[in-house]
Amino acid sequence: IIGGHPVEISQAPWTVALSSRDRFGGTRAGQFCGGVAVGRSTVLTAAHCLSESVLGGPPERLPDLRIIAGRAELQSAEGLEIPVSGAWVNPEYDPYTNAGDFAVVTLASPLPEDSVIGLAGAGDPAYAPGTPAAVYGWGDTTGAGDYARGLRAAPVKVLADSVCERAYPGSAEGRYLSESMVCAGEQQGGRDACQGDSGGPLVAQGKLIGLVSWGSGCGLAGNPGVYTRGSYVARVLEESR
Ligand code: 4AZ
Repeated sequence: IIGGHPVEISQAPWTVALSSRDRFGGTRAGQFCGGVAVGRSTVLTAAHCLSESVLGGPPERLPDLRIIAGRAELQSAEGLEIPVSGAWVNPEYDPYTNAGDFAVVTLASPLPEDSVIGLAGAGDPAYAPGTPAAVYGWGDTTGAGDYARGLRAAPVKVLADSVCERAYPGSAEGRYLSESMVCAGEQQGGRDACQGDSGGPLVAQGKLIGLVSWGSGCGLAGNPGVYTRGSYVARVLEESR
């Protein structure tokens, strides 16, 4: 998180860390991505967090894949570590454009009831450009590999699709496709998600509107963050039931 501040887990109890043995040594409790609880046993994350291209192996080869919930400081013993019992990568995910970048992980035991957030559906007013939002994570705080040990959040604004369409017309990183993506950041840069925040929540008006997905650099003016659109996730999940 670039341009953010520390937050207590009670302020964002639906934010979880995805963790696997041997990732980032001992200091980060294995944290490698963010996630967000949308059901007591259902956590959303980015598809690219679990995909072969990123981790060098399919999810079943991630040793001791688990989520850490109810904990802001990764090194503390607070909260719960819950093993992941299943993972479902969105079949529509396209690693070349980054379209449809989400996955569902199922937990071996349920989270407390009050650690769940609802997905904003299509047409929710929270998607209106200019809406204040916040992004949460344990990722890079500078763009130079300075990963946070405590959960941080940055305020960002929902931006019009046209802003990201212009910023990313077909860049090396991907292409902005408004159906499955939502654009957020600050015109002048300085506040953004970064490496290690992927899969974590973008929240506005008390609802989940996005998952950290991609962008060019971190916090650069003219390069907003691109998030997997919450209403797209809701639609795909509905259709796959
Ligand atoms: C990443 O590499 C990443 N500035 C995530 C978000 C952003 C950039 C990179 C957005 O996971």
